[in-house]
Amino acid sequence: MGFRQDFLWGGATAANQCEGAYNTDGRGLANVDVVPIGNERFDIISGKRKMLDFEDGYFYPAKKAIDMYHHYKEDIKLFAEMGFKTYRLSIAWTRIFPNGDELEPNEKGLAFYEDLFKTCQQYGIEPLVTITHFDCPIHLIKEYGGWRNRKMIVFYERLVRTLFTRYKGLVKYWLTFNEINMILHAPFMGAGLVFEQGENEQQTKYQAAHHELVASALATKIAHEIDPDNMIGCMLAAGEYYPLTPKPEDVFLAQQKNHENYFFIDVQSRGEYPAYALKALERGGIEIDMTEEDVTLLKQHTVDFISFSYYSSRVVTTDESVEKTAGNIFKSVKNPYLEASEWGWQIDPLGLRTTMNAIYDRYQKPLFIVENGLGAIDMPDESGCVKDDYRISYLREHIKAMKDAVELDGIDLLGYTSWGCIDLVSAGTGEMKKRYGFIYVDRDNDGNGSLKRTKKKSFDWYKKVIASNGEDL
Ligand code: P53
Repeated sequence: MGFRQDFLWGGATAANQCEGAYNTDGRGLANVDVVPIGNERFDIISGKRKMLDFEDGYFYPAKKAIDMYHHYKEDIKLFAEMGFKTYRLSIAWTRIFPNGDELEPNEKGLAFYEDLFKTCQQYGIEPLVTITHFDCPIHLIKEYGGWRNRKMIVFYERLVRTLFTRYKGLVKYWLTFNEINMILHAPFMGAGLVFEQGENEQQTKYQAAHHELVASALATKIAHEIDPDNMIGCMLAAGEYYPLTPKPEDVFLAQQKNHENYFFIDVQSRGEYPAYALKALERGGIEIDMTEEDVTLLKQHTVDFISFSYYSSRVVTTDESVEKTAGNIFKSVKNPYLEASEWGWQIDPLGLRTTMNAIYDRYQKPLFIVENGLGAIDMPDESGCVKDDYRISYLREHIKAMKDAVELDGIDLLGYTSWGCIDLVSAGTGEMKKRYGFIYVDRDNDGNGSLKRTKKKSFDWYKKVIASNGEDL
């Protein structure tokens, strides 16, 4: 019983949050490079404040991040020491196509990931590759308006064809778009969208989402053609919505909010727009430009597995006077039964099991948990070690819940990669001090620090969890 023998234990990162080297070896500029730390960040990532270049007076953490571009051998070696079976990372689109619309890829970028994958292979680590993790070449935003433009599908197709061809035999597991539903909350990160004044934002977001959904189906088609062994997954920012009370209006609202997120995965996994979405779009006066070829493509090339991130459950009510949590891109009502992290993210291990059941009931395909973890402030002690018992406890409880989902509910789970297995830049806030890792990186919010890597207490704990295939928690 318990987890399958080939269960893929590991950790996850995203290119722009760890690589740095933003202009090295021909890399082009991307949206994620020009999002600074600070008060304006949220307006920028949500497309309300336009920033398409570096501006004076701001600090851009992604420029250097933890400089994994130059440390990946050392970092992967540490992952291997923990016993990782898989490592989830993302490709920086602009390393491969610096502007996005070139016809030929940048060899130096391709060579970088090839060597990274070979390093993984050396340790028996299976790469799990996110093709786009919130990144979009700046040139494609300036020239074409990002994913609002259908031409993006062509550029994305070129990218994926290049990747599937070059890395055939090295990479088997792929995710097309990170947290595809995040386009609703952070459309600049999710789709390179910056809104013009007076623009119908909903119309633009859903049209851009449609282009991504078609691009995702096309990628699935091409991946399977190039190598039938390829496994393609979609990726959802998950976390069930709970009604605050049993008032039928609250229950109904929770269901509506869940629909809002599941819409994307419904298309990627079932192959068509669900009835509730068609009706909601119609009511909202949103018209999607959808060709017959789109419809066929979506129908014929659905994903092989469902991956998702889970940090927290969410609560909704129609009562507007109740207290909201702080610091969430997904605004949530306070759940009186839960504690929250220092950033206001409510901690709900059982919610992971609930979420897994909801997703598995809905799609009946293997699941993969590709993000989960606790963002916290870590303080090294006199010996330089971070004793992160709070992180161990968060992860232990979540792993227990996922184990129950496997053992007691019968869910087919391929693997688990905790978020930010090595400390990296926060996507939401741009901070370094919001840390998730088993490995501490000496770098602060202002960019000071030696970049030295140090094992935290959780490092040995996770090693033991993996060695016992999740029995010894
Ligand atoms: P940070 C918000 C809510 C849920 C997931 O987030 C989110 C976000 C964005 O902040 O994104 C995922 O770094 C994302 C990662 C991100 C991670 O969650 O804000 O896929 O890139 O780092 C954690 O603490």
